[in-house]
Amino acid sequence: MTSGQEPQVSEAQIAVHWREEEYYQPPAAFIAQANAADPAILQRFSEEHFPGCFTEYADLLSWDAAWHTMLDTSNPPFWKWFVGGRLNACHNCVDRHLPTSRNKAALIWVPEPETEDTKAITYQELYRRVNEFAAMLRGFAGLQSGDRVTFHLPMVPELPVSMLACARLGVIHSEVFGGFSGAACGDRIADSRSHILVTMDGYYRNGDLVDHKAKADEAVQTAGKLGHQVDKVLVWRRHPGRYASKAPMVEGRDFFVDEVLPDYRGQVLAPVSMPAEAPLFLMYTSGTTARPKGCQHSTGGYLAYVAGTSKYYQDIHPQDTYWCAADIGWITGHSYIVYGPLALGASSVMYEGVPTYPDPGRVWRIAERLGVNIFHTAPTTIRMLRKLGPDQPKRYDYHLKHMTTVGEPIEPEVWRWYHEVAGKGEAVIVDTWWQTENGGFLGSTLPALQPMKPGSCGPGVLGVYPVIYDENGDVVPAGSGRAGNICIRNPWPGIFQTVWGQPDRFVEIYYQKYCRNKDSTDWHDWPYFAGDGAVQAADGYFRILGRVDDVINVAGHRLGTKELESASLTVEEIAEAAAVPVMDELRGRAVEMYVALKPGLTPSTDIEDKVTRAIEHEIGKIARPKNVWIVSDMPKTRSGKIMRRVIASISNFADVGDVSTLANPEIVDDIRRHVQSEKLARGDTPRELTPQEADEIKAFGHAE
Ligand code: 6R9
Repeated sequence: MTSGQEPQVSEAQIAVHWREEEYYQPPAAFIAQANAADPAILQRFSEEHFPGCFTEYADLLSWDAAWHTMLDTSNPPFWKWFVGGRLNACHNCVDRHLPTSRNKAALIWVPEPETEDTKAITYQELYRRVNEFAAMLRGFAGLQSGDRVTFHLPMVPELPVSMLACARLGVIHSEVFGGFSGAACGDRIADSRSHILVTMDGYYRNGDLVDHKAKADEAVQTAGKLGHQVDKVLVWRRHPGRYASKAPMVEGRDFFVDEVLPDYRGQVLAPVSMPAEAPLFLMYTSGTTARPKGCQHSTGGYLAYVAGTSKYYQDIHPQDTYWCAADIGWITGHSYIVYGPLALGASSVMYEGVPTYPDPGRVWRIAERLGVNIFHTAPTTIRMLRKLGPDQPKRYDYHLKHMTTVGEPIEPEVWRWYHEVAGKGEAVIVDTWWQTENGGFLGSTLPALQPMKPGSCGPGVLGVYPVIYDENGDVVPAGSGRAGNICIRNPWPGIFQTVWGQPDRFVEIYYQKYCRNKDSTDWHDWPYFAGDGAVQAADGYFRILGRVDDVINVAGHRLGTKELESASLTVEEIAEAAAVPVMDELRGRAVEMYVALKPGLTPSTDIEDKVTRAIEHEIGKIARPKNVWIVSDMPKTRSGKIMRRVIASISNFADVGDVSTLANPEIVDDIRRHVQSEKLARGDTPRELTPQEADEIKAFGHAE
């Protein structure tokens, strides 16, 4: 496919490639028990009832003081929800359930080693643990409401305990995904100006007890280089009393939580009544520049939103066993393992390890053992389970009523396996499209009321009104078959409040593009730009095509090309670096790095390894590139910009399109010969791209 003079993918091209999928209807048994089974709910949340419709979500919570203003738009686009209202998130997720559900499991934790028993933590026990740790955070670490604290914790119950302890005090937590490197954690500590780091000595992953505390030392060091001091490192131990790390404890800085906590045994602290608009937590994510963005989420709006969407979209009832297999280090885990389900008083399952450890039946064994009936995961895991254990589900006696997919577009083929094999044809599937910035779902189907369509997330969720705009800001109509930028026309309670410490970036990245009048205090003038390409079918369902900025979605993790490139540039031999996506059967996309060396240096596998190690060090193993290609020069425009779409095409064995306008067109053939012959030699034989994937590659890097 040659695109002639036009290097970017045209919207009409995508349209031609579009094949409509058929609907799947929810089973009658599901409809009969669903939380949202009466279509009147769609009417209640229609645009003429906005924003008042969200009273229904807020009423799921217990408020200390009622709000006087539902939505304050006076300082756009810094929307304020439930202004004047006061509440405490921990009280809502723990204390208020005690009278009715003291002995009910709040968390059911499954350790990775099958030799260790599952642990159920009741609401009463959670209440005790949270209070004691909150007392320690206040008494020993000196934290007060409004302070930030960084966690670098794996999937252990100590993570929700730590989150809720902060929420109790009005302290803003910032959890960094456990798989991120110490350096990445240090950046985020410095950015949020946290003086306390909470970590763990080790955790199980793929059968190994990983040394995690070592990363804390690096994090503190990195923060120090950025001029920020960490005063205390609080170290939970995976096995209290037994230290799993080789990293020494630093005198006066590092403390084992299990040694300090006994001083706070039995202490109970009153939950601090917080304004609805007080920040609850920060969650860092990637974008077009190297500096990660700390998305600041509110207390009242966020909690109301995740409670409401957990009730209606996850369809959680008190008697359900709900398992979201995401990591709490990502927004999905915050909203749909911890805050949403616990606000509803549900039982939330969390699993420590790898879904295919020690074999691809593990997930289904857990489902069978615990009687899981709601299951929530990402396409990358579904692809992996499908590849490694396609017949495993039928060996286990479990029955799901509801399944979720989140994080990446799901291929209709993979969707069908999820539905027919994993779900045994008995469950509804909700494909939930949203982002770290959004707090909760934006596009999905209400499972009893709207049929499923493989590969499409569905229409906007209750009270959220999406639209697709073209580059000129004109609406791309539903059913036109054309793609464009998906935006949300209105504010909603779960939307983040700002980028921590960078309010200008908040406005610039998410609102500037389609703002109609920057002096207007009418929300209609401020559509939210999501940064995803999408197509809307005639039935109103959206199909998300992927990021339109320079972000590569690897197994549901957002990696910014700039972050990957600046990590590569920490290797002293490297002069220039460019990151591009390659199609990957399991992870959706993988990263390939192209690097050019400083003059006079000779390429070597040693330098390639250094680049890989630098990326693992700066970001984490999840970002490890599939290949590092040393090239003599990068293909560049006459103004000197690296043409990422050209090298992305080479990596994917796709047509490079028109390169005649490059400053150095002759380099393209050299790179192609080198990279493609090497790939073939390594057995990295490509499959043909689907037309949509080809379009994605052609559009890559166009955000610059
Ligand atoms: C919740 C979460 C956000 C990006 C988003 C989009 C992609 C998420 C999706 C999906 C297609 C879905 N994405 N859900 N694409 N279908 N159901 O994943 O947040 O980590 O910030 O990623 O992920 O590209 O913009 P986050």
